[in-house]
Amino acid sequence: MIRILFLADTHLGFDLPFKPRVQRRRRGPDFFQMFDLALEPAHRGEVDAVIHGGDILFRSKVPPQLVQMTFEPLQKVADKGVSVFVVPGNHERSAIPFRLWASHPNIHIFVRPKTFYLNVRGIMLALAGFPYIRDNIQQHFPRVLGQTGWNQKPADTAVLCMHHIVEGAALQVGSKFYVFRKNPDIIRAADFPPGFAAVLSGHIHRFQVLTKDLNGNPTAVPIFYPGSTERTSFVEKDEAKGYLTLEIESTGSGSNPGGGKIKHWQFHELPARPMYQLEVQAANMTASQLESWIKRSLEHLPRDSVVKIRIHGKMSPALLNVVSAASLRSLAPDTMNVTIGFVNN
Ligand SMILES: [Mn+2]
Repeated sequence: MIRILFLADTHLGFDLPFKPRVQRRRRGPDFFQMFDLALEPAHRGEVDAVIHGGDILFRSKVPPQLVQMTFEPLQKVADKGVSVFVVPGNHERSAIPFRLWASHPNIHIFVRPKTFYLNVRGIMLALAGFPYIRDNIQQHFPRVLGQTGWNQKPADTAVLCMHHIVEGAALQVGSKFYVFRKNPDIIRAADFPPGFAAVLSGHIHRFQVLTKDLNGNPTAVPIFYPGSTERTSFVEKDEAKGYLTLEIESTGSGSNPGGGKIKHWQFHELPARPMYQLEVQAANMTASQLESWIKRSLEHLPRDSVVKIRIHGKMSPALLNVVSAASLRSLAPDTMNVTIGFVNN
């Protein structure tokens, strides 16, 4: 039995200015807190490997201090003897000094398509993976998969680690359910060969497990998305945030990969900040009416909420003044993050 902790899309560095001009609550520390919480099972010795499915960082150009802050939690896990595997996502590429990180004997990075082998209590796990590919993954996937060499050496079981959309994956935007279909950016479900116990992928921020293709037929391999560990946009306001643990059972006999299946998996929810989107028709309000509406509305929300107020209608200078950043800070509890969106109609 091999135990894996799989997390992705931590987006560290989000809202974390190192020289802030204004003192207010930032969301940056929340992202680091969720990262630390997600790694706790590894610190407790409950898993054999940690896999990060990409987008560790929130963008590709970041200060060295942030890279160091990001590395430390992974290093602590690796220092305890837990192997760490990282898929470079669309937000890293050149940002991370991968060679420096990979100099740690227990940290392994898929800087190019390749396969790492991990012997866990006598069971050989092949971890194949490749970094995010910008251009037409639909066309390139079969070749890139071959380049990993995933089936070149004997192993008892194998997983594929990546940072891409697979057809059939879905997002819920408002009341609408959006399903990813055929597109150059999307991997065809039929292109996954049997032989993997699981595909572990980052990129989609909504937790989901795909076991069926677009026609409703079972996929050769279950595809796991843990989703992001904190909410990065209001599209994610109703999504549970967390990470996955998976137990892989070897059923093979040490020949080419082909044995092994997921015996058990679990989604662990993290205490991500609650998010609310409020709507207000402000055109016929006075400044003081809008001010008290905002105050009253925020009073009813959890004090640590992340809030977006969408304002409909034409705004007079007096109304605009009420929703200035400084004014909002005086109206909202300082534990909240409040932003404004203007809806032109
Ligand atoms: Mn992401």
